[in-house]
Amino acid sequence: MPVLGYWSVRGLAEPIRTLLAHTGTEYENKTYDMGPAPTYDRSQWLNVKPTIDLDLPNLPYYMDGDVKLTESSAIIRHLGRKTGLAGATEQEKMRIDVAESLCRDQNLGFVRLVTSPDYDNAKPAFEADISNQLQKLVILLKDNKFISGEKVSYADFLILELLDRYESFSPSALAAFPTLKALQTRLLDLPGVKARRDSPEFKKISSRFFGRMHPFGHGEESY
Ligand SMILES: N[C@@H](CCC(=O)N[C@@H](CS)C(=O)NCC(=O)O)C(=O)O
Repeated sequence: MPVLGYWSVRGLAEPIRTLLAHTGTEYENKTYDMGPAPTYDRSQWLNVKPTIDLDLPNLPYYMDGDVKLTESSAIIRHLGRKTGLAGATEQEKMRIDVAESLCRDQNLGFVRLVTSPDYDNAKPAFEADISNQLQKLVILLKDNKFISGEKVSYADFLILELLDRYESFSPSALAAFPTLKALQTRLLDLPGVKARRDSPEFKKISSRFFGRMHPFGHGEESY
């Protein structure tokens, strides 16, 4: 059975888990727990890291027979191609590439914020820029059903995670963006995605967008 390894948080792995759930792929969701403050002990993973059969050991990793992959974007692209969720036409593929790139930039913005040594002072500027960032997704989506067009693709799962993050950070973030809210609802209504969201495994980590040492998305109440 394939194995997906990651911290017991959403982070870089949740879009991959969502794709696996949507495609009904059986897999072992191998999670590593980080210890509590003040040390946030990472030994559960660090003890395994030197011995694991990966060229570039890291989290997330994905192993399925000869496939031994790290790098979250390589994993989701591989699974997208394998499951027919990577676009069929050049138009669809280009839209997926643009969406993936926008998500990468916006996720980086989040990471910069939560790792900022001056989080409280960095927060207002980040908050004020959310609308500009979301507007880019609106422009890309237009009146399409999914980000690549009529068919769901792996990029939609990257977008879903990003939209969830924004809403968790600022509950009214999507209020002025009905097309994005509708996309989020459409994705959450996909049977496999719904099943994942209703699962005890997901509920345990639903507020853990980042590691537990961060000032936002640490999900501390769920540990
Ligand atoms: N570029 C890598 C980044 C991976 C990464 O930074 N993983 C973090 C968690 S988000 C980690 O703790 N890795 C374990 C390690 O460094 O040993 C990817 O996209 O997968």
